[in-house]
Amino acid sequence: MEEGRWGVIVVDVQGDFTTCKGGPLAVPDSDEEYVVEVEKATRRLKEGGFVIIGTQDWHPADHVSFFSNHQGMKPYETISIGGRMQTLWPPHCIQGSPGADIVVDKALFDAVIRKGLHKDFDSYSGFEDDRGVKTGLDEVLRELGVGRILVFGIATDYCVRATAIHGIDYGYRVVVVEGLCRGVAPDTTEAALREMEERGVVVVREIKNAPIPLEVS
Ligand code: VGL
Ligand code: ZN
Repeated sequence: MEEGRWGVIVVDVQGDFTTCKGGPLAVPDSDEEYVVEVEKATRRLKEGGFVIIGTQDWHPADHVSFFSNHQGMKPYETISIGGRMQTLWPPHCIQGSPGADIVVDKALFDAVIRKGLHKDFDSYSGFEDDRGVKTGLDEVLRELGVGRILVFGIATDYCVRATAIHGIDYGYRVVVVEGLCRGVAPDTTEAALREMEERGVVVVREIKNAPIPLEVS
């Protein structure tokens, strides 16, 4: 499979995660300029023949990851649920809300994969949720003959990290473009980049440094 076509996974570039839309979980430096840069890069890759897939965090209002659904808890605290550690976030990406919208041109996507739909399970990974139920991303990539993926988006230390590592586990060749990612916090972002590399992900600063068959400046 590693010899298949190239695909791109644009992870969770949604209003609630960006400063340009004033999102409740806006990650640092996710301004208009960032979104435009992601959109430009994605368009370029699409024109270069890459399959483009978006992931979309898509939670019900009573989702387990929202601090407000746990009495006495505050945002960014962690609790143990069902033997798993769950970070508690401000409510975000509620199904059908404006903030859940993907903020790059959706016409660029061959498919959008939604995740985190079950109220009791989070899903940082675009491939499967915390109970191991698949989202359909792997099937879509296989159907399209994709064996190598370029991954970027939000957040480096959560959904990009989980998606890239699962990409390796599922047998893909995975390249993460660091400059097109934004993280929640510097220390966890740095740790995530190192962990991804340890797991076999190729981390590059810009697309032009990526080992891909395309002239992109
Ligand atoms: C994400 C926190 C909560 C992400 C999603 O897209 O990285 N982070 N839900
Ligand atoms: Zn979420």
